Amino acid sequence: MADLWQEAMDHAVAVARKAGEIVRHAVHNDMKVLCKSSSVDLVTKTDQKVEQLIIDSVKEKFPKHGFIGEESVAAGEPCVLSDNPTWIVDPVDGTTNFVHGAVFVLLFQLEFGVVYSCIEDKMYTARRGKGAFCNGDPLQVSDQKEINQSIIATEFGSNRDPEVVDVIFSNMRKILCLPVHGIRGAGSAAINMCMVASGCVEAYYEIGIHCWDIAAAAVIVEEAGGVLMDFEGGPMDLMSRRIIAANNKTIAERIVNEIKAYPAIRDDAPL
Ligand code: LIP
Repeated sequence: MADLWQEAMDHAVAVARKAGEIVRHAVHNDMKVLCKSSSVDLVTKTDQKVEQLIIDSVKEKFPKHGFIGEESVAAGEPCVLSDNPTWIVDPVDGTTNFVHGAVFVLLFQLEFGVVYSCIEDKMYTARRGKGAFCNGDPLQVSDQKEINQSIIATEFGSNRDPEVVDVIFSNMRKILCLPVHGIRGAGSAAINMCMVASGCVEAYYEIGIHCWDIAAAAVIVEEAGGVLMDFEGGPMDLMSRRIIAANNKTIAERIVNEIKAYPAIRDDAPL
């Protein structure tokens, strides 16, 4: 019997490679940078072109599948999961890195995750119940249980409201003073989460991200043996704009005890 999920995942890998070529080409040529919600929330013509490429190619192959795409939502499309399989697509995760010269591409479908770090040519893949891989090699989270022997990844995001910035710094201060070995940030939620899956860092947390920043890598983290948690300790809610991804429950709960969230509008809030 045909394995439709495998077919969809193979398609995602193929289209990610094509998208990677476009992104790599753009890095070495002029890129047109536009602003979205603010002067630090960036989008490029490449983000839009890559998202269209992905949507067109998936629609052709799987006409009944739904989409949530970062740039389509920015253009007014609803951000809701349909009853049909839904692809959650971030064409370039880490757009600010891209504008400054380093790039990542990310794709997702609810049953599997594909994150392509195209400059490094690292293809991260995972399918529910079948493990997580980078370029075909299995991924496994770190077995560290002591927070003070851990490295934590986080980001500043694109919200520059002084009260929000205060919460971000206060959270970082608390985590640093535990103390932890260090705080890192790759400039891409997806890559931070792939670092958790690879065992390079023990955990990643962020407030203000969107479902398309984390959806693909969420499957990759879980399939590498990690856990996803909400800031209040329950299961992660994909639409809640906050996430803790960790190597195990002990580290995730330790982070829950230290950090607080700020009010964020949900991704699926009515327009
Ligand atoms: C970005 C994230 C990054 C986060 C930014 C932004 P984009 O995604 O991956 O980690 O801090 O707020 O959401 O906008 O480059 O796709």
